[in-house]
Amino acid sequence: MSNDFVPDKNVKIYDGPAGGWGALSASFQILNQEKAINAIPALMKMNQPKGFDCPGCAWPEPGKTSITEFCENGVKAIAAESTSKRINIDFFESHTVESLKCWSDYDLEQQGRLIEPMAYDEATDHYTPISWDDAFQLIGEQLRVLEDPDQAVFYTSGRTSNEAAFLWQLLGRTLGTNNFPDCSNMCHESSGVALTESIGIGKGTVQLEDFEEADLIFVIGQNPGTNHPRMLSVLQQAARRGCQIVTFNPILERGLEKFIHPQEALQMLTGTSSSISTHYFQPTIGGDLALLQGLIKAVLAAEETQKNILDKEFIENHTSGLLELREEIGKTDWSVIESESGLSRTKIEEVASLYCESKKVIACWAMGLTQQKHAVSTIQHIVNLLLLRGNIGRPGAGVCPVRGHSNVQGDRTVGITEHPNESFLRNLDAQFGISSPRNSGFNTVQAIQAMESKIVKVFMGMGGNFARATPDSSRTEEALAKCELTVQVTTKLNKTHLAHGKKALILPCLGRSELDVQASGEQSVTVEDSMGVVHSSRGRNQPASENLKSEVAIVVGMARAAFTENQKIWQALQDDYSLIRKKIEAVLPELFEDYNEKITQPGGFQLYNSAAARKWNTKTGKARFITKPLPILEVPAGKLRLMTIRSHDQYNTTIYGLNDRYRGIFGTRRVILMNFQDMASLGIEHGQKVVIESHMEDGRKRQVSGFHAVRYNIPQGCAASYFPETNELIAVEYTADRSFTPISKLVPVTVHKSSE
Ligand SMILES: Nc1nc2c(c(=O)[nH]1)N[C@H]1C(S)=C(S)[C@@H](COP(=O)(O)OP(=O)(O)OC[C@H]3O[C@@H](n4cnc5c(=O)[nH]c(N)nc54)[C@H](O)[C@@H]3O)O[C@H]1N2
Ligand SMILES: Nc1nc2c(c(=O)[nH]1)N[C@H]1C(S)=C(S)[C@@H](COP(=O)(O)OP(=O)(O)OC[C@H]3O[C@@H](n4cnc5c(=O)[nH]c(N)nc54)[C@H](O)[C@@H]3O)O[C@H]1N2
Ligand SMILES: [Mo]
Repeated sequence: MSNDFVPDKNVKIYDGPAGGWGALSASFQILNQEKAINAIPALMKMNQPKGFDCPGCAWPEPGKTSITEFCENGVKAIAAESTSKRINIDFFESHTVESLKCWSDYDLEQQGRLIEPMAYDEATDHYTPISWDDAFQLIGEQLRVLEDPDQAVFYTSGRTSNEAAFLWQLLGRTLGTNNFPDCSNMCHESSGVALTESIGIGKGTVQLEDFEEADLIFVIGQNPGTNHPRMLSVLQQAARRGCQIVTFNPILERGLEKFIHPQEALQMLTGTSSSISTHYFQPTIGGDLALLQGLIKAVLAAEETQKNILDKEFIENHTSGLLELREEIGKTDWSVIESESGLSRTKIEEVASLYCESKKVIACWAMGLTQQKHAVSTIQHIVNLLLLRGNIGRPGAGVCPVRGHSNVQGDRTVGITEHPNESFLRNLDAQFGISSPRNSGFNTVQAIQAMESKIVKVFMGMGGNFARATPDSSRTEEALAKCELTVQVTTKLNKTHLAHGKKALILPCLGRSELDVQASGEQSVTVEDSMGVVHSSRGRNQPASENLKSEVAIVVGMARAAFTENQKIWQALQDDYSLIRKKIEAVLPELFEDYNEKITQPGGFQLYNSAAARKWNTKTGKARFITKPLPILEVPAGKLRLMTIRSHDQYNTTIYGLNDRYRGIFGTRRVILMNFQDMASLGIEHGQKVVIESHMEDGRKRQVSGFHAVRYNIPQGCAASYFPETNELIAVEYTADRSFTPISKLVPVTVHKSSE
């Protein structure tokens, strides 16, 4: 990547809509770049009843699918998987691991698909080919010699299917550990913790159909134009029929302003875009808890005068804790709400009136809320706000945490969790004749700390890019390097594979778009979308290499090498995935009754959601108003609040390209978006080269250099930069209260002119 930065070339104001011809042309560009000839027939099968699920985001497919049901970023995901580029042995022969460590995420991604298992050779510092059998034996031996099963961790990234994830947790629990750190620890964990306490289930309560009825939709801390582009067409439909769309985001995300649906011919031809947000507010980073408390305060005040605002019957029959909420909110002054949220009382009251006038309200949110210190409480205040007017558990209304990875929610449902519940373990033990451990396992942050202190000796990764997705990049890489063995099941090469243990394996697997044939024939897998709909997914493309194995087959290979018991059962599960689904049904009968039959229905089936049915599995047996005093976020003078966000050309740590079209950034990722007044007071010019330094409690020096400052419409005191380049700045210990999610959206930093 060139280090030259020319403001006029690298930054251009983008004032077009999201979607439109730009999206179409970017889609063709990526297909061309990847020479992904397989991708076009694959796209026709994507998100279709007999096709495969988009490996991009978890936004659901509509019941009535159109001929094409994909977006620009879905095309990028599928082009990346169906690329014709391959990593051959000569690649590893010509590069030592040490030399690859200085390659960028983008350059590694550009090498294409991995096509055979590789083992690290300490003597030469090269990865060299290994047979599948030898790889499995190595894993089996290493797992068997552990003094304690808790010396192993099993990481999962949310692309993994229900079938593979279920076997993955079975492998870990048969060994005897609950160490299942998961990408959701860094993602929607705060939503899970908050919702479980408040409404008795850690998932959203709405369906796609509810968006057709709502008259107000909140979009808070989310950038769907890039990360859930298919959500924009749903918002567009809602806006067209007069639904209010209220957005809270520190920056003006183009997709939340204007959109042209690339699959609507008339809009494309006439260039008529639709407005998405009817109201757009730019709070300060981390200001959402204050603004939600402000909204609640204004709604309670309206009730005082108008008496018909609250849904009294619902509150009486279905909720607990309103008195405490009223008391707590009464103590918070408007002046504090204003200074903490960065929004005026007038604006907050304006939204509160809209809310009071609306009969059916949905609240959507994503990482802008979950990756904050007070994320759990903030999300509980969304619930509080909705409960006041009975907006949970009825058509057109509810909570909608918009999930990230395409099966991150399903992985959790089938047992990927460090805190499994007793009934799950009891059923699992009965089905497989094992004794699962009952202690809690390590989450992602604890897993890093445990590797660092050599408590954990084996890291097993089912997908993902652990070293880049987690905070404190250098420290995490060092922690991984302390392991005796690191194993990565993956489709492509990434930096985590270079942060290897003493022994290390890279095991290449089939992607979701590829044919999976086992002893009983072609297999399907299943996934659960963000709204709890489970459906099947069957790849059609020829695999990138004959030597790939499915994730299921890889887990079975490991299990058969590690354990003497249940050999036949493991093999049978690999031979026919419907048997895995039968086992899932037996372990979770209340959710998966008739699993194999139900997934034959086009569109799949809806999992039971207690809160949507107004059954509250909480401590009080009711939906709970939960509050706490408004914390004052102290960011010392001179320090900025840095949010680490995604560009339009990346999928988490997978970097497809160097542009962020909708934000007007081109050809580089090493930028920091800043407010002009902050730039002026720091004497930093637009385009100036800068060093970003963070300030964490442990006092350790953390900085990243070679960045350029870009003048941007962002509130004073706030700044934005891309993840994963800035993960170096975030201490492993800097986590959200109670969910332990790294606080990736409010990193206190100082920005200095670079001396280079
Ligand atoms: N193409 C593509 N699709 C993806 C992904 C991807 O990387 N690329 N990633 C997937 C995954 S795993 C996930 S979790 C989702 C992520 O989807 P998003 O949550 O949309 O992703 P982020 O880029 O982290 O964006 C967070 C948004 O929150 C805003 N924000 C930051 N701080 C605050 C705050 O304090 N308050 C408010 N109100 N807003 C704030 C930012 O300006 C930004 O618009 O997308 C999924 N889909
Ligand atoms: N600073 C900061 N850090 C963050 C975030 C942030 O907003 N800011 N967001 C966080 C969030 S929301 C998340 S979800 C995590 C993401 O954390 P991860 O899930 O660990 O990371 P990904 O980048 O999604 O993983 C990409 C890798 O998955 C592998 N892969 C792709 N497809 C497949 C497949 O089909 N099978 C297998 N086995 N492997 C596959 C490839 O090797 C690819 O390199 O990052 C978190 N980290
Ligand atoms: Mo995520």
